[in-house]
Amino acid sequence: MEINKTVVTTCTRDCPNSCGLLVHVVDGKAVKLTGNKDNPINRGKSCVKCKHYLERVYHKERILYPLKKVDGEFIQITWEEALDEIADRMKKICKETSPEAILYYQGFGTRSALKLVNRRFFNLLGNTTITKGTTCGGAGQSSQDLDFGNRISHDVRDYKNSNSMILWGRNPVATGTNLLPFMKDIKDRGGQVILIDPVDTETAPLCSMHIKPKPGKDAYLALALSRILHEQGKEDKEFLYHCCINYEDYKNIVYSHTIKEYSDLCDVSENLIYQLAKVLMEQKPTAFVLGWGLHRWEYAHTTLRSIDALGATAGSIGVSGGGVSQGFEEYAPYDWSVWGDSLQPGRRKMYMQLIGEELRNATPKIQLAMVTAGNPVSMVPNANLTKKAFEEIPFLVVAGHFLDDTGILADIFLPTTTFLEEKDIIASYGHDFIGPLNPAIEPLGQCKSDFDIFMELGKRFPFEKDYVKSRDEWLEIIMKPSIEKGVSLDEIFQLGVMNPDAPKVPYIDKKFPTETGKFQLIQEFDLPEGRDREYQFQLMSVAPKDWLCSEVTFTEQTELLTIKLNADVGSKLGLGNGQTCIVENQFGSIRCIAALIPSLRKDLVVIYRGGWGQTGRNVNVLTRGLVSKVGNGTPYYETRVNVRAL
Ligand SMILES: Nc1nc2c(c(=O)[nH]1)N[C@H]1C(S)=C(S)[C@@H](COP(=O)(O)OP(=O)(O)OC[C@H]3O[C@@H](n4cnc5c(=O)[nH]c(N)nc54)[C@H](O)[C@@H]3O)O[C@H]1N2
Ligand SMILES: Nc1nc2c(c(=O)[nH]1)N[C@H]1C(S)=C(S)[C@@H](COP(=O)(O)OP(=O)(O)OC[C@H]3O[C@@H](n4cnc5c(=O)[nH]c(N)nc54)[C@H](O)[C@@H]3O)O[C@H]1N2
Ligand SMILES: [Mo]
Repeated sequence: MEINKTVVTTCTRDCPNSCGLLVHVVDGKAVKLTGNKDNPINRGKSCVKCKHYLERVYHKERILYPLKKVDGEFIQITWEEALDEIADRMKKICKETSPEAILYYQGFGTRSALKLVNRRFFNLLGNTTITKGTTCGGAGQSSQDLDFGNRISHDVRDYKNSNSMILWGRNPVATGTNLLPFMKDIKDRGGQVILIDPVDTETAPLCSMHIKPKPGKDAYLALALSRILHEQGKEDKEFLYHCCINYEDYKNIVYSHTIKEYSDLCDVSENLIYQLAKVLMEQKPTAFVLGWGLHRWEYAHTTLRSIDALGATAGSIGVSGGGVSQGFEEYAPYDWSVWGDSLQPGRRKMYMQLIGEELRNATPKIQLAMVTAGNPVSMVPNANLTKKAFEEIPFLVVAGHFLDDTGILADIFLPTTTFLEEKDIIASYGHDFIGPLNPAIEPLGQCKSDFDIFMELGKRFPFEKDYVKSRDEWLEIIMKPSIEKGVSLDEIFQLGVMNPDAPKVPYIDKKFPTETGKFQLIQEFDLPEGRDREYQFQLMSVAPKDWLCSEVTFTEQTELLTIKLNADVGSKLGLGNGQTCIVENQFGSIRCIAALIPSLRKDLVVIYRGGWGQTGRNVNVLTRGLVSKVGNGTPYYETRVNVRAL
C-alpha cells in the first residue's frame, strides 16, 4: 500500500448521511478525514462525527488482538485458536443439540454490501436462531408501505424545489447535516422551515418556527391541519378524489374533533396550528421530512399514517419539492438472496428489542451467541434484563472495536477493522447514492474485517466450497442487480454512483404499488393515552450530537449523563443546575446531572442514548421492552420516569 495518498471512501457509521469522504494518509497513517466535494450528496461537507472518527480508529482502548476470557480475565490468543474454538463449539452444538441453540445477532454498526454474507454463514450452518424486528426504523417503513405501497423518499437535492419544509421528529444538526444547506436555501428564498419536535433540539434555532407537541400525540396535530385545509377548501381535491382510496373514512376521522379539541389533545395552541396551516396553504410545495424519533412509539403507525395523509391533503405527494420522506432502503442495490434465508424457512427468530426476555424463555436454550456490529446490552430496552440474559449465555462471541457493555461479557472477542481498513460498498438509509470503501490504511494490529472472519470460519465447515470466495467475487455476486442495470464496480470504487432505480420525484405518475394502485389513506384511528401515567415524565432518550449510538469509549464517559428538565419543574423537585439526581421507574434507576432548561416542556425529560452501563450511563436500564403495533419497531419512548434529588 502507498504510504502517502488521498483515498476516496464513504462513512459507514449508522447515520443517514453516509458521507463521501477523503482519507488523507501520511506515512501509512490516516491523519485527516474530510468531506469529498465530488460526492453529489454531501458535496465536500462532513459532520463532527467524521472529524472525530480518527480518534476512535487509533484509540488506545480499541482492541487489536483476539481475546479469550479465562477465569474472568481477558488474555490474548491467536486467530487460529479463536476461530478453531468457535468452529469446534458450533459443530458440537449442531451435533449434540441443534443449530437452533446458536444465535446470531447482527447489530446496526455497519450495514455494507459484504455484511450480507454474515447471515449466509449461519444459514449454511443450519436452522440457527436469528433476530427479527428492529431497534431502528421498522415502524416508519411499514407505515409508509401501507400508504404508498413502498416507502420511497425524495432525493435531498429535490428540496431546491420546495417552498417550505416540515422537519417532523428529526434533528439534522445532530444526526444528518446534509439537510442543512437545503433548509437554509428554502429560508433564503423566503420559505419557512418548521420543526415539530417536543424537545428543544440543536436544530430548533435554525428553523422559522418550532412547534412542540405533546410527545407521541402528533397525529392530532396532523388531523387538525388537515381539517383546516378542508374547511378552507384548500385540500388537494384532485389527488384525494382520484389517486386515493378510503377518502370518506379519512374525512370522517379528520372531522371527528374540533380544532380546539385537537389543540388540547396535542397540546399545541390553536394559533400555532393556524399559522402552520397557513404555511401549508401558501408556501407550496411543502417537503415533509420525517425522522426516526416518530417511530419510537407503540402506535407510531397512527402518527406516521396521519402525516402521510396530511401530505396527500396538502398536495405534496408525487410533486417535485414535496413528498413525505422518511428514509431509503439501504440494501436496495444488493442481491438479497445472498443472505440465504430461503435455506432456513422454518427457523426460530427472536425479537431484537426483546432479546433479554427471548433468551430467558427460549427452548432449546441458546448455548452460543455471536454478535457483530452491535451492542445490545447498551442499546436494547430493559438493559438490566438484557445484561443478565447475555451473562447467562454459556459461550458468547463478540466481534467489534471496543469492550463495550456487550464486548465485556464475551468469552471470545474478535477485533474487527473499521471502514478505513476495508474494501467494500455501502448504500445509505438517507439517500440513494452507492459509495465505495477503499482501504486507506493497513488493518491495525491483528484486526480482521467481519468478511475475513466469516470466510476463515467458513473454511472450517463442509459448506466451504459454496461459501468461501474472494471479496471481489462476493461483491460481483452481491451487486449483480445493480450491475445488470448498467452500474460498474469500477465507477463505484472511483467515487460512487446513484442507484439507477432512484426516481427523480417519487410517485410523479401518481401510480402506487399498492393493491389498488392508489394511495391508501388511513382508515382507522387508534391512539391510546399511553402507559404508566403514575410516573411524572415521558423519557425522551434521543440521539446526541457529540456521539453516535454507543460508539463511545470508556474514558469519554467519566461524568454522569445529563438529564434535561424544565427549570420550574426541576426547582419544584429541589434540583439546581449541575446537581446529581436519581431517575427511576419500575425497570431500574440511574444517576444523572440535572440541566434545567426554562423552555423545555414540563411533561418530559431528555437523556441522550448510547452510554454504557459500565460507567453508569446506560439510559436503557429505564426503557421498556416493547414491539410497535406495526412494523416490529421499538417504542423506546413509551417509558415514563420519576426524578428525585439525591
Ligand atoms: N450524532 C449522532 N448522529 C446519529 C445518531 C446518533 O446517535 N448521534 N444516530 C443515528 C441513528 S441510529 C439514527 S436512527 C438517526 C436518527 O436520526 P433522528 O431521527 O434525526 O434523531 P432522533 O434523535 O432519533 O429523533 C429525532 C427527534 O425526534 C423527536 N421525537 C421523538 N418522539 C417524537 C414525537 O412523538 N413527535 C415528534 N414530533 N418528535 C418526536 C426527538 O425529540 C428527537 O429530537 O440518526 C443517526 N445519526
Ligand atoms: N434508549 C434508546 N435506545 C436506542 C435508541 C433510542 O432512540 N433510545 N435508538 C436505537 C437505534 S435508532 C439504533 S440504530 C440502535 C443501535 O444499536 P446497535 O445496533 O447496538 O449499534 P451501536 O450502538 O452503534 O453499536 C455498534 C457497535 O458495532 C461496532 N461496529 C461498527 N462497525 C462494525 C463492523 O463493521 N463490524 C463489527 N464487528 N463491529 C462494528 C461499533 O464499534 C459499535 O461497538 O440503538 C437503539 N437504541
Ligand atoms: Mo437507528
